[in-house]
Amino acid sequence: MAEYQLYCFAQSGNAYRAALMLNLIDADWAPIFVDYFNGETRKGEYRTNVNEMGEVPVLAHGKRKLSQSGVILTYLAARSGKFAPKGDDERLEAMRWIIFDNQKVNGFLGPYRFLRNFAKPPGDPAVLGFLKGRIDGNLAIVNKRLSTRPFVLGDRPSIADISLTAYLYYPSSEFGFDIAAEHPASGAWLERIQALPRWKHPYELMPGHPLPTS
Ligand SMILES: N[C@@H](CCC(=O)N[C@@H](CS)C(=O)NCC(=O)O)C(=O)O
Repeated sequence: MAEYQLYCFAQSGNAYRAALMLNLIDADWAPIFVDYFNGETRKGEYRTNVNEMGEVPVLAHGKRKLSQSGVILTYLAARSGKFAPKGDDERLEAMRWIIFDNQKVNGFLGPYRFLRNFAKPPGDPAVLGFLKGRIDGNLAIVNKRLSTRPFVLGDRPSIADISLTAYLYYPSSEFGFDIAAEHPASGAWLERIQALPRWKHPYELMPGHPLPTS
């Protein structure tokens, strides 16, 4: 059995953060497919035995089951020494960006993409319009940050960068706009992350793509 197991599915950018980290640090890991689109995370069995919050990703390591990608990234950085912020100031700065990302960058992009691609019935245009406005503003904040330094904390990639990649490599057709083209500093940063050894696309790294057609 692999040292780490990651409960995940291919369409989850939240899970991609953890999957990408595991791959980049060359961990011995294996995915456990979660059948999210058939309601697995809503079932009592999942909530009792895997995650009471009913979410993916969950990292299983020995007796531990960790959820929240920011916690998982922090845990893996501390264990591996890779992509770890150095010193108190960097640790706080990384946490600041991870929380901003979870709440406002990928925290809006994920539901926006879900409502456009997977929800039945599809999302209400007014809701999509609200989310798109928030997304544009928050992606611009990230782009400004990345226009003055190669990575979020400076010269080295860290868990703050890995967190922010969550949904950003999924095809632009799923969003209806091209994030990298509209935010060129972020586009260049995505290429820098993509050049790291063992980088893989979410659809390659996690099981469940393509979705079966119904
Ligand atoms: N902040 C969490 C977000 C996790 C999350 O929302 N995951 C989605 C899948 S992409 C989920 O499991 N949602 C289940 C639900 O909200 O019912 C993290 O970064 O781990």
